[in-house]
Amino acid sequence: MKRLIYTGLLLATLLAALFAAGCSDSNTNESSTQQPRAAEPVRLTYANFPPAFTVPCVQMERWKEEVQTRTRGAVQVETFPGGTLLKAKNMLRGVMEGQADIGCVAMSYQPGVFPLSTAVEMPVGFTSGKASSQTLWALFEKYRPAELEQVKVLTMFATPPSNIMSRVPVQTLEQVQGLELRGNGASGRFLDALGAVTVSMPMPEVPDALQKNMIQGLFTSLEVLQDMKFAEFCPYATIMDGPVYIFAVVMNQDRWNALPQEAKDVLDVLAPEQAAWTGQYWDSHTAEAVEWARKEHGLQVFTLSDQDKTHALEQSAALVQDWKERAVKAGLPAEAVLADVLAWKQEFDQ
Ligand code: DTR
Repeated sequence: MKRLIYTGLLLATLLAALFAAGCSDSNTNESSTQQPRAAEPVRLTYANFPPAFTVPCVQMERWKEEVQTRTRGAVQVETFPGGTLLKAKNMLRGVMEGQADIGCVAMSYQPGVFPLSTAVEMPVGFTSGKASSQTLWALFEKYRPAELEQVKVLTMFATPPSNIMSRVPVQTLEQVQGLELRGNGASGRFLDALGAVTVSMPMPEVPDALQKNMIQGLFTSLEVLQDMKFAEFCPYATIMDGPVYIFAVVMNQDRWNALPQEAKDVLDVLAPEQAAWTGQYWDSHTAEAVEWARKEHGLQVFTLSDQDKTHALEQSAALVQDWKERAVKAGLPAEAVLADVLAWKQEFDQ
């Protein structure tokens, strides 16, 4: 009987030992068949200044989705609209100092900083955001200007032409005289040349200025009638096909240098595509916004006569001369740059 118990115990011990060895083998097998651990994704912060529903932020979200899809998650982007990470005026400095990895720079908010890029803001008669955006990107690619050499430029884009939105009807150049309108950069100087009284401020400050009657309207692309709800204050619009506003999306150079090469390749391929996409989106969204404002707020749209449009270009010719002088002072081939802008406008504004 005792012998039987001993044999049973020995057998049980042997079985337990075999089972334990089998488990460790399967663990070994598991460990030898486990996929190598995927590298941690690169996480980038992207700062933007206007509210989330405006075009500069809509394009930011599109860029984020494209980057995360095309890098298969190797690059993750966290977006900060509405000035929650960096405000408009310290966007470029903030990215250079690493407060944000990426930032959307409204170049007209920093007068004198971008002598080459502002060639696209000249009153040359762009009729679309597609053409102005593709021209701006082509200009950057050709000249790689010193004004942007301290950052990595991820894309650039520009608005459709600036037009007047106002509390009062403006049907002629005569009615622009003395009108207090918000306008920045070259668009602001264009208004001044026409006799308006221009007030300059970043877009996020415009709603308050309109509500407090500090301005009688503004001069920019018309999609803000809907996106910034300016149709509630401005029942009139005047088509002038004025200058455009330009933007650059820039990345901290050290953060760019640290990216894996395959991620850099994805972002470089995306750059011109994002410029064209944003310009086209801006055009289509502006048309929708004008229709919405007509339907929901009874917007009345006037168009400046061809004679007045010609007068406006004559009265603003000094802007181009002023840009040329500043460009030459910055060591740029001013005439060649302007000739390029006009040629690309012709090519892209089909
Ligand atoms: N008005 C110019 C450019 C611009 C046009 N639409 C938007 C929307 C959000 C920010 C800027 C703009 C400007 O103030 O920069």
